[in-house]
Amino acid sequence: MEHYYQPEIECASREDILKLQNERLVKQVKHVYDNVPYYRKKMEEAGVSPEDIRSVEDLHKLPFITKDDLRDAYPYGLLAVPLKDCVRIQSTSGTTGRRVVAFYTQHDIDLWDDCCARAIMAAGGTDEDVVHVSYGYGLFTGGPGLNGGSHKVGSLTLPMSSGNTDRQIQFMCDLGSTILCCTPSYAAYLGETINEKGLKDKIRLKAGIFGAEAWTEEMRRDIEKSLGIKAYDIYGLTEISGPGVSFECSEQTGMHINEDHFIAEIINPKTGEVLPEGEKGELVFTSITKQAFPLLRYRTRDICVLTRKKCSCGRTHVKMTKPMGRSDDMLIIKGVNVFPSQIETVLLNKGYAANYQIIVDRINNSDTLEVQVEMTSEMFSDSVSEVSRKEKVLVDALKSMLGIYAKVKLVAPKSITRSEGKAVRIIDKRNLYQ
Ligand code: DLL
Repeated sequence: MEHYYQPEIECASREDILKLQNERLVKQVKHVYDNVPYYRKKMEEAGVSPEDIRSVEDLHKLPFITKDDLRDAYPYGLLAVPLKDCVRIQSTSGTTGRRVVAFYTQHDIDLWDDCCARAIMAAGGTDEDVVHVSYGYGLFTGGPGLNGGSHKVGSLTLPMSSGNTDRQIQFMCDLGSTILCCTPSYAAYLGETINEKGLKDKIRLKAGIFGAEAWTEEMRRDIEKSLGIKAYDIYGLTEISGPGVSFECSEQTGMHINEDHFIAEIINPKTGEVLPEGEKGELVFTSITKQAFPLLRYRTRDICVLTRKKCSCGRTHVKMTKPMGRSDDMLIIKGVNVFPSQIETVLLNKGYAANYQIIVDRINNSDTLEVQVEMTSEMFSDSVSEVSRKEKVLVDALKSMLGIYAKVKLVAPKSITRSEGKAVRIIDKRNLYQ
């Protein structure tokens, strides 16, 4: 039986990891400086040369790179190898502005597959599993990433892609899928549909690897219950490779970052100052092994905390919490910072499923917040006054969580459009960023 778990790296001592990171960082900075004029200019402007970077301790001397830089340099401006050496392009799922494209050599694909293979192994995957990949294939990294990881593990891989829920469920039953990979919102929808069809006894799923969007612990419990599985989080972003930058292990208390490939920092998003371990801030990655599209100090805009507490799984790589929001998409409503995950926590705590929409508007120069949430099927026969009472309960709970008033509208079950990819939860009609 083939095993892809790499204990010599994943469980290496901090000293060994640092040694590896130092060597790789020095090499990577030189590679980038020599081959990417855009970077060379940025480094020169910041008054830093490759010789100034001798170890991870010098990382802070390098300038940050942001999505704006990626857009400026679109499409080939950050490429660090000749185009003929690239074998793949992937792209972010962003819907506004210019898309971000990332390039991969075969070496980059191999390393990315390694990272996803580690994630599958950490969720208990082996070559005896049937890995059902319902992330989208194509430009989005979800499908190709988990597909490649599953091949490395030697599992039987079902490249389902997203959509056609009936067919997903039929294949799941007929082929005995054991590990499901998709967004948490699609996992919740699959669970809901499987239970409605009375097919829970016919599925053999044991684990799920869910990521690409924010999801709460409450949602994890819901999915675990409805599908009868253990649900693992996986994180990543196209700019840095795709899924598998970090992943959960059996302890499920954060995601191990593949530190042999990516150096993580937490910074104060306002000042750019590097924060000590345990402090909440914006996650920044430096990719130290990629050839085609190596980013140094890329600002992810994801807010989280890093911890080096000993993990019971034996892995020593630093852990990140689930992203707690984004430094750029946090909603500011009536001057109050609102994270959509806070609203989701309230809804799930009150017994609703994660089928909701947040509508933000500005009327007569005043911000409004409305939360539309689907009633459960039991509630659908409630009287009008009972529905109003339940709405009031949610209004109060949201007020106490957020500190501001949110109008709540209970809507009919299944009336909010289901997502086969990332759910569209926020409709911000204010268009503040245009
Ligand atoms: O979402 C890569 C991915 C695919 C990750 C499949 C996991 C599974 P992008 O489309 O470039 O890449 O979006 C990256 O999505 O900066 C986060 O804000 C968010 N994100 C990704 N994973 C998680 C997660 C893929 N587990 C952006 N929890 C990132 C919360 C996540 N947010």
